Amino acid sequence: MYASCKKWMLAVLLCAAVMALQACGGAGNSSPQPNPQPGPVPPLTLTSVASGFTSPLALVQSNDGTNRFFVVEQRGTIRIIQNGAPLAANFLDISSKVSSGGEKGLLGLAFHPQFAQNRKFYINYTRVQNSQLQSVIAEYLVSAADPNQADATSERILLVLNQPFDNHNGGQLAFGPDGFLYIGFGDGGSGGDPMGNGQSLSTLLGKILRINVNGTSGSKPYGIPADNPFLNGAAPEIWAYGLRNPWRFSFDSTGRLFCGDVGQGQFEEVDIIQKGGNYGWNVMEGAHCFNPSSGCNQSGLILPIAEYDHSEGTAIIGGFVYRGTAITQLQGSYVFGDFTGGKIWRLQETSSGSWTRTVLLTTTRTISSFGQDQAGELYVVDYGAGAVLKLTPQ
Ligand SMILES: [Ca+2]
Repeated sequence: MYASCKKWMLAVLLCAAVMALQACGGAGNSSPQPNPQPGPVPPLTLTSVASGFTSPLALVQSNDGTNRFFVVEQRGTIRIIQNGAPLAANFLDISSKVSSGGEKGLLGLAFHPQFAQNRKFYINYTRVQNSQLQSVIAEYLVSAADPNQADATSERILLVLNQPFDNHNGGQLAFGPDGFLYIGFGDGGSGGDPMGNGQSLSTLLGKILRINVNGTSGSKPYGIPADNPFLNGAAPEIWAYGLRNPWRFSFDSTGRLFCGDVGQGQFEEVDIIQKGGNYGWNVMEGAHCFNPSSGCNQSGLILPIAEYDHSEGTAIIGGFVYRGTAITQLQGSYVFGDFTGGKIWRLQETSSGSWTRTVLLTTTRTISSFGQDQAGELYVVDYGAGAVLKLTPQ
């Protein structure tokens, strides 16, 4: 089991090299404020919140004042943590339509910005149809009668993308401060991006996309925002490219979009995603030439704000900028981790555009995601243990 999930995570990271943490232009490139530079962080620990989950991959809150957490399980189920305890019943069970295992499964969840009013949420999962592996982005509704129960018959499929290989399926969904839905897809898989998807503007693979779930565009059941960067290209959904496997990304309250992009064989990276940005894959892995292995043309490529090599971990798990109050010294730092290494780091902007990475905590956890509550406190999802934990002072 552990070997299997380790292998999976490795694949995810490799795939997810796509999703570097990036400040996104989604908010109109609002000028980021340099963060305060408080002193060293006191010793931290992970405090148990809830357990008993099966291969959890994500922890999302519905931002509706209920303080519920939604735990995404890889097989195709979502469970709720309410008042500190997991509810017995599934919120959603679509396991019968999900192809799960390895880097496949129910991979991402995001709630509509007006969820409290319209009951809409969005998921990212893999399925097989006519022997073809596909990624699906779909909209669902919560039952009008029971806020802890999704309506499994309400599915409205927005987007289907064929996956050429089993791995590097991305999986993240997040709404930006602009109200648009951002979607992470990996390069399609195998190794080294043999199809060149990362650098191609004619495929959605190896990209972060931006769509309007409230509109339509021609025959598409979603709108293309008028200020997307490649409207005249073959794939107007593209927001940023050159990503390997952007497994997890998040928007900070400043509007910046931070992404952990899982690397190939050597380097994991954090990117701040900007409108139209090219994050380098597969010309570069992190800040290093990949194809060719030396002397690559770096013009126009955006380098990561941080990277680490595989002596420290092999699959980056993007997290969040800490905006809580329990660990004041951590405010304004980007917190992220690694699936296979179990480490949790902070990335501190010591001056505008200059980032310093330090270890916050070394764990034996198989970190698959971070979560953030409405107060800005951070949580860790342990894939192997099926647990949700909170990052707290010791
Ligand atoms: Ca890159």
